[in-house]
Amino acid sequence: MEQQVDQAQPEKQVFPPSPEFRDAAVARPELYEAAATDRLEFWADQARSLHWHTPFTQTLDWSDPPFARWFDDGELNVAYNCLDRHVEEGNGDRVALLWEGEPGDSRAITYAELTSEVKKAANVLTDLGIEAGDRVAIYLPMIPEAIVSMLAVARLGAAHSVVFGGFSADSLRARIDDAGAKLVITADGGWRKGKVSPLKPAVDASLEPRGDLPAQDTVTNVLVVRRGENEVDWNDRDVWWHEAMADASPEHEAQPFPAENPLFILYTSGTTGKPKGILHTSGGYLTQVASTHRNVFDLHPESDVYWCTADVGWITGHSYVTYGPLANGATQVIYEGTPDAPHSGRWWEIIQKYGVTILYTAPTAIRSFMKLGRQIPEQFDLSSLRLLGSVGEPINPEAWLWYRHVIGADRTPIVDTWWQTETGAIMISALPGVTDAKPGSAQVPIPGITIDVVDDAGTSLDHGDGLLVVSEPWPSMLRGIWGDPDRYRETYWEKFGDRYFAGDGARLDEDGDVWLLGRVDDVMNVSGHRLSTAEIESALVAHHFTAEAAVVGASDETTGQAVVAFVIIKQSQLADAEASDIAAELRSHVAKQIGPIARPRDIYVVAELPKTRSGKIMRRLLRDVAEGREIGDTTTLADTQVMRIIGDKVVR
Ligand code: 6R9
Repeated sequence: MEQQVDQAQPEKQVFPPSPEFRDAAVARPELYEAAATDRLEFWADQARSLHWHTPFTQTLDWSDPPFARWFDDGELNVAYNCLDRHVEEGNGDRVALLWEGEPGDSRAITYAELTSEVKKAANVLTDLGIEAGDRVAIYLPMIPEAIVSMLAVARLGAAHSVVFGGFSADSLRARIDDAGAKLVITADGGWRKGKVSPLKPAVDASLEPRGDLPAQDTVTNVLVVRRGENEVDWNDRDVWWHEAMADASPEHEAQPFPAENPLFILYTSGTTGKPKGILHTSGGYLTQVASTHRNVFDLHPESDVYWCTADVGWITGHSYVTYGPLANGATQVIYEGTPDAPHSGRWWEIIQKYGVTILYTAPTAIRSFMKLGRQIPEQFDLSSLRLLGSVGEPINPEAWLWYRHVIGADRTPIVDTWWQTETGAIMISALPGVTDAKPGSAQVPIPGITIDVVDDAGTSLDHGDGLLVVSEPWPSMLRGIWGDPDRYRETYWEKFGDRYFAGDGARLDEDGDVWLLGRVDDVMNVSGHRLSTAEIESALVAHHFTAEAAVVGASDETTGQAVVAFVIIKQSQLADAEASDIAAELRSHVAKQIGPIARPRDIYVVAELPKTRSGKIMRRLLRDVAEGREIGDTTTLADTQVMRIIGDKVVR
């Protein structure tokens, strides 16, 4: 359906579903009615589409808030639900993974094959001493073995902690220590931007003594997938994946585990320097990821080819690459590399090659394609696409319209899905075939989810700007922060008592649609990745040049926000610092400490930082500088001259 775009007010456009789409859609308006009539029964009903070894009789236990228990007396095996079940139902020959390596190699893996790989891997892990309740760190590129590893860990009732391959040895060490992982699964290296990027050296380094830390002492083995074929050092604790798998039996019976058995820990940035280990459990998580994956993406598993471009190192990869699609028996594309390798049409080429029907990606990617121009996607046949999704940050109406027009040929519905590592699954989104889409708005809570926009005092707003809260517990909610129940309570539940505070600002418009306004805390969103200002500040002050540092997220046309740092150099280091390229030195230091995604775009060397009388850094003023704006109100500054000094001393 061709729509006229109102250039002046693109967000005022409304795109109703086409009658054909509506007629064939998985989601029905009755879902909202069912959830409104009996919310818990609605979720119980969604849960019953999974296979339960022991059916549950209780839906929600909220007797000890904010610690929820869903389907508590039920037992299931998450991996069985993603694998064996489909084979037993006669779908073993359906392709589960259409994997595309960056250099152009590829593998198609059926459900029967994936099931047998996971059974073998479960036997390998058992031989390495992994049991229910243990934690396994996974540090892998986007190769099938990443998914096989996650499912093998889940099959045994152990919990995985996937660490994004772009994180440094230091970040990996902190995550291994916090979770007390027994095993690390890694690869020699993976392909990125046309060359092999090594991974194993970071694992080796993370286990050796580091700075003040002694040698890591919970990890007993490192299981190494061969992918990059780069040279690696070999230690006694190392085991080659292909050797262990060659000897492993393909027989393995999945045992039932309680619904609340931990499934994974995933670390995310918070407002302090220390990343939070977000804990998710089994039955409720799988229920909501499977249900949303079906309804929000209009999944027809027998005919669709689904592609979510996220890495399994992030929550989107957990919920909408591994667990949601596989629980639903979907066929999906997985791509190892970057969008521009070996050429900038790579994604569109993959869509054409596999006939992708559903594409789920991030606004930052869409904006960078917009910048390159429509002539690139126009060289490829994208006519198989029938649904587009967005996640990770607000999508501006211009990017939304470009996505629909250039990629979706003005036909495809777009779902803008709001959710978080903590929520585990999609919380706010249009339902394709049901909702009239509005560019730039995530729109409405999905059936069974209750959202409110409140003022600072917690009063619900009819419309206007406020803070986003979730007012009732939901199945895939985090069950806590690993090892830190107090921080869980303080971070999410203290502000509004019995309601979950998401940390996002939101606007409710006259139609009741939600518009996300970005984080209201010291968390930045760079290319859809969450980064903590405090974590980058502490990396900066760990460098011998730095006396003090302040970091802000400045708006950036492509990445949404960009990391901008203000640093004060120690007097004693001034001569050395000035003899080197300070900005380059500090940028690479941050990349080394945290990972390349945290590398500041700009570093400003300043003489002082603007602080309130109580010593709090006024980030608002720094953001003004970083975004090139007139500096705002400085009256609460302890030293009102500071901003002038900064303005004069900026070195970029
Ligand atoms: C899934 C994921 C969560 C934060 C969240 C919010 C932002 C995510 C969004 C969105 C506007 C959307 N966010 N989706 N903002 N519209 N559709 O991204 O999880 O990495 O934990 O980030 O991302 O600020 O609070 P996570």
